[in-house]
Amino acid sequence: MRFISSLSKSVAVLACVVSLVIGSLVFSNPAEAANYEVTMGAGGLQFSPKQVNVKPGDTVTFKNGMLAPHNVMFNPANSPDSNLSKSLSHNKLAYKAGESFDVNIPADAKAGDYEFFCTPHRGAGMVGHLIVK
Ligand SMILES: [Cu+2]
Repeated sequence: MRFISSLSKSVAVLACVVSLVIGSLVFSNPAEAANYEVTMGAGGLQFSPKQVNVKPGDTVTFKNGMLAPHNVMFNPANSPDSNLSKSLSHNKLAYKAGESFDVNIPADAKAGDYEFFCTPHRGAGMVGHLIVK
């Protein structure tokens, strides 16, 4: 009887440990990627928001608001990684209302402030900042 009781106790302890390990694997995922949306031409010729804070692995969706066409060009001269600025750029203009494209931040992206602008509206102040943390 005592043997059975101690055996069931160790089985219970083991089950408890196993469920804790599984639970921590399932629920603690700090590297989960996030998606942010930036509207191009919301309330004028501007990006909204003008600054996006991201982590490597995140995605930013740029979506047409008003006064299209818009694009997103990263300024290699004003970024911590000029090659990454070039590869993140979306030169093709979006013309249709609601049209959107994604910019994926690579897992090895260097931290810092990446400036971007819209080619047709750069002179009007359509400039933004992507901050990689
Ligand atoms: Cu624009």
